[in-house]
Order: sequence, then structure tokens, then C-alpha cells
Amino acid sequence: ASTLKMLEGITFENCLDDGIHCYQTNKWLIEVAWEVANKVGGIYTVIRSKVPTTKKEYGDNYIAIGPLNESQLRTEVEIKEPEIGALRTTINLMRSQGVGVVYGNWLIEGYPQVVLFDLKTVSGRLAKWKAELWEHTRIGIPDMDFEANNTLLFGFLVEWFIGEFAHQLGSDPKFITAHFHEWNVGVGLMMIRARCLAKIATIFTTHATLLGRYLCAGQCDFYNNLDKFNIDKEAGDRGIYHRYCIERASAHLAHVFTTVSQITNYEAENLLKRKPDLVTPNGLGVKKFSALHEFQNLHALSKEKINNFIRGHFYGHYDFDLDKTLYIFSAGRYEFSNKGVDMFIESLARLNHKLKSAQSDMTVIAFLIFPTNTASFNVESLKGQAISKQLRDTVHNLQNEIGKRIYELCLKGELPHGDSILRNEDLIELKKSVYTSIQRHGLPPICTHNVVDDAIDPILNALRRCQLFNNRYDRVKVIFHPEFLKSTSPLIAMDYEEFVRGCHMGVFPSYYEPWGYTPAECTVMGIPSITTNLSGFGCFMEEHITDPETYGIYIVDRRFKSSDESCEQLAQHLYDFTTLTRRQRIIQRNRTERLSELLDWNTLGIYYYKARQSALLKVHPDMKETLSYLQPKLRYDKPVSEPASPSMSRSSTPRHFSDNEDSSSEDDEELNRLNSTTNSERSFTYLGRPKSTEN
Ligand code: G6P
Ligand code: 1S3
Repeated sequence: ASTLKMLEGITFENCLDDGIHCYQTNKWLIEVAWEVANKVGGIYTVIRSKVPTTKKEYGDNYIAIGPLNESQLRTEVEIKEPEIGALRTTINLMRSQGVGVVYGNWLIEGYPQVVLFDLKTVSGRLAKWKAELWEHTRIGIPDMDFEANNTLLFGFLVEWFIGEFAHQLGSDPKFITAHFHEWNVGVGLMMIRARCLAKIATIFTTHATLLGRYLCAGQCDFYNNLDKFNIDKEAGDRGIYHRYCIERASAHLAHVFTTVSQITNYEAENLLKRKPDLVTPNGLGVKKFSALHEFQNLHALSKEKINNFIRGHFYGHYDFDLDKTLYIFSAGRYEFSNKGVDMFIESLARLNHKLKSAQSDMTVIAFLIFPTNTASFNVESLKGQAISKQLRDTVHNLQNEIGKRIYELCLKGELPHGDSILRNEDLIELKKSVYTSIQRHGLPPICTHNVVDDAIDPILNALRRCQLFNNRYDRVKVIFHPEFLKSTSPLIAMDYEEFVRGCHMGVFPSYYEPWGYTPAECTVMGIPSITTNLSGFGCFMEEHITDPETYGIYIVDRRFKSSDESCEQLAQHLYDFTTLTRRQRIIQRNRTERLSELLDWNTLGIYYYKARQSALLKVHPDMKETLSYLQPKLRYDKPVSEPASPSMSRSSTPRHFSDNEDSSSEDDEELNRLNSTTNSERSFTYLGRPKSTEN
């Protein structure tokens, strides 16, 4: 924020002026999401990472509400009782009516207060509330849709809570905003409006549309037909009409409707029939390092851990040079075509062919991390790790022994030679380990686990169809890890963040991706990534960066090209990446990491701020004069050392140098400059103008 202040005199913190006085103005924010203290997917990341910025504005007048998930409660929440006041009275009143309410602090940065409802305790009210929903909205929820029934119970509880809380705050002027995320909490918003709760400003944010997700998964030409779908019929055909109605009603009833990207903005306009008032892009809590090269060191450390796994996994076939090996990966919710896993695998096959034809000495190892049902670890994978560990231990012991022997000899004034250092019995010990490690029947496995539906698993079948079997002659090797990464795993003992840091590139060629946190996470860790112009993140980066490729953000065109052309473009990006020298990769990582500030909530929080102010204005038009508005303009120009028309290499890559080349180059200057640049000197602008100049 200090950068922004220096540059323009207007910062996110400036706009928090009324936030600083939120106690005096009685300003409250209640954020409602299914994923509050309940990790399911991307919305958890949105809420969690945004908390520190939100709390800057609201302090303890921020309350997050979610459903109680007992399996996560102990690790996510410190349970407490609220202090005396409106919140405590509200919770106690609900409890006295038999509602199970857990209050506490979410164990995340910012330590916000959370209210969680135990839906079991109100199941007896389902029929009554269903009837009431029908009365107000004519939306009927089928009995067998267990999930939708739960969303109904939750919605009624949220409305009850907010209504009571507003009442308990008393008759003084108060400014309450209730922000709802995604269709599954929409009933709460609908009931606030249906029961005409006065002066509650409501916001509905959709992170994807129900129909969009379903239609895309069905292999249709989604984007060219967005304005042509018979949406009621499509929803009915898929058995989600009632859910769709809740989503659409929530979007229409909210004072302010927002979504996470321009592409979903367009989708929502067509499928929900309301154009979002605002796009609220997703940010991240960016870790600030005191020295910029720190994240590069972390890359090297994490990569070494991956190297260890690879040595074991490819035992008996370990004939490639890890110094000339690149680790790329894709990861996420297992939606095969929506997340572009189909295209990734096809491009890997093409990359394999390109590398072989060019007789490249590079090896690419592609990890696919998509959880699905598994029976157990693959025995071959475990065996590989055990064998390499045994060899490592043998060598380590021997190393110690040899060290001692040399020391003993030297003490006696002798110099070590051949047999006196490495004895016959040592060689026998080594031979045993080496022979076990080279005797392998079959190829290194393409999957680390036994997948339950092996024969019909889409990833396994695509790998088989493309003949990516980890043969010696393959320059592209593949490893499907059908489970999220854990630091306690006997195979890849790393958590996700550590793993990403150790890789060279993340590849996310999504077809349906309203935002896409995975490439954003790569970016803030300084890891280049490939995404598409159908993902919210890809479009956002294209909009704000003059030449994204120079910053390690590759965007495949899946919108205006055929799948075959997109696949070729992806394979070419991957191939070009293999031609970079280590030096160029380091420079590129520095540039990628520079984009962190763009994705930081300290920057992007402004959009949520705007949404809240707009919603409050709708219910308190008298506030108008006191609000200041900003029009953020974020732009990253080409890196200074990037020539306007590159003399060598493709325009997207840092300039070409060999690893040994003399170091008096422009990119050296860039390396030095980057290593000494402080955050406040980065070429990042943020332009503001007051509300009065806006239309
Ligand atoms: C970081 C480290 C360097 C290391 C390099 C490897 O930049 O600071 O010491 O040589 O990573 O880069 P690579 O792209 O080959 O993994
Ligand atoms: C959604 O989660 P998903 O992976 O099902 O919400 C995320 C947070 O806004 C978003 O990043 C993602 O693209 C959406 O698809």
C-alpha cells in the first residue's frame, strides 16, 4: 500500500477512512459462504485469504458465517463464547430455540470471528421452511436433493441470525452489509429480501454458474452458444432447475451482484439474466520476503525434494540428467475437460514428439495432481522409494566410514590410497544395493496409486491413448498423483505450496475456469504458468500486463482457435520453455514474482470495497456524499531489459544466453536490479479518481 500511496496519493487504506471509524458509524460486514472454516475448494481460499484486508476495514465488526462441519471444526476454529453484546444475545436466543450454534475464532491470519450453524439441529423445521420458501418464491426443493435441503436450512438460519442481530444492535443508525457467496447460500439472501429486513445491504457473488459448469462438462461449444441456450430447459434436463432458480433469484434480489472475472460476467449475464454490477477479481495474501532472492532459494530447496522422489520413482530407468530435467504440473478439482486435463495430456504427447525429433537432451516430467478414488498406494511406487532410500543410506554410511579411515591414516602420517579407503566388503555392500536398484521388471508407473475405476479413469485412459508410458526413449515422463499432496506422504512428502515452489511451471489449460487460483498461486511464488483466455485469471493478466509471456504468464487461445490449434500452441509454449537456459529461467522467475503485488488483496480488495459501498448506498442513499470512489488502473509494462523486438528466441521468452555466457549483459543488470529492488520501487501504478468524476 505504501507504493500506491507514494505514486498516486490514493490507496486502499485511504479508502478505509470510514472503516477506521467503523465503531462510531456502526458499520458491520457479515460474510456468508458454505466454505467458511470448511475447506472444499476455491471459495475457501477467497474468504480465507481476504480476511486480513477485510479486517483492516471492519476490525471486530466482521463476522463470517458458515455451516458446521464437525470433521474440520477442531482444526479450523478455536471455540469460544462471544463477549456480552448484540452477538451474544442473538446466539443465545437462537440456542434457546434449539439451534446448534458454534461461535469462535477461525484459526487463520486475521483471526476473525465465525458463527457456524449445526444443520442437524433444525432438520425438524425443513417442511415448514420449505413451505415458506414456496410461499414467497414458488421455488420447490425436491425431498431427495439432500444438499439443496441443507442449503435451505442454512439460508433460513442465516436470515434469522441477521434479522435478530440487526434488532439487537438497537435503534441507532447502523450500516450492515451481508455478503453471500455462491448459490448454495442464496436462500439466506432471498429470505432477507422476501421478509423485507430493513436496511440490510446485500451482495451476491457468483464464483461460477451452475449451468455453465454443467454445460461445459458436457462437451458443448459453450462460449459460441451462450446467448442461445434454452436455459430453463437445460437446467431441467440436468435435474438442477430448483438450484438454478435459487441462483438466479439470488443474483436478481441482491442490491449488488458481482462475479470474479469478465468471462464469468458475460456468462452470468446470459445464463442468470442479470449483468453483474461489478467484477471482483480474486486476490491472495502475498508473502513478502525481505530479500527477493529468497524465493529462488526456496525453489532450489523444494526442487531437491522432488529430485529425491524422482530418483526413487524411476529406479532402474534413471538414465536422465536431473540438471536437464524440468518439472511441470497441473492440479485441481478432477473435472477432466473443464480443467483442460485432456488438452494437457495431448500437448504432452506432442511435446514428447517435438523433443525427440529435435534430439533434445532435456527431460520433462509432468505431474498430474487430481484427487479421485484410490484403493492404496501403488506397490511399485513405494518399492522405488524404499530402494532409493536404501541406496542413499548405504552410500551415506560408507561416506562416514571412508571419512573416518582417511582421518585415521592422516593421523598416522600416511596418505590414503585405493584399497585402504574403499574395501572389498564395501563394494559388495554397494553391489547389493546397485543390483536391486537396476533390476526392474516393467516401466516406472504412470500413477502413484491404485485408482478404483482404473479402466474408465479419464486421465489414465488419455495417457494410455497417447502412449505416455515412461519408456526410456520418452523425453516426457508422466506421474499421475490421484490424491492431494501431504507432507506426511511416504511418496512425495511435501505440501502443495512446497511442491509448487520446486516445480518449473504450472500448466492449467482450462476450458471452464471462472477465475483459477492455481496459476495465481504459481505467480505469487514466482513460478511461471500457462493458462487460457477462457479462464478469469488469464483474461485478467492479459488485461493488465503488456506482454504477459515476458513475465512467465503464457495464455493459450482456447476462445478463437480450434482445439487442435490450441493444443499445438500449448505444446509449442512447453517446447520453447525447454529451450531456456537455467539463467533465463531464473530471470523469468524473478519477473513472474514481480507480479505478486497485482494479485495481492491489498490491491484487489478495492473491488470488494466498491461492491460494499455500492450496496450500502442502495439502502442508505444519504451516505452518498461521504463516499470516495476509486477507479483502479493496474498496468505492468514490458520488463525494462526486454527488447522491443527480440533479436533471438521467441518474443515471449527472456533473451537467450548460454549458462556459461559472460555476465556483462543487460539481463545481468536486471538480475542485480531485481535482487536489490524493494517493493516500493516496482513499476506498478494505481490510478484513482474521485466519485464526482465518474458517470
Ligand atoms: C534458484 C537458485 C539457484 C539454482 C536455480 C535452479 O534460482 O537460487 O541456486 O541454480 O534455482 O534453477 P532451475 O530452473 O534449474 O531449477
Ligand atoms: C470456483 O471454484 P472451481 O474450481 O470450482 O471458484 C474459485 C474461486 O472464485 C475460482 O477460482 C474457480 O475458477 C471456480 O471454479
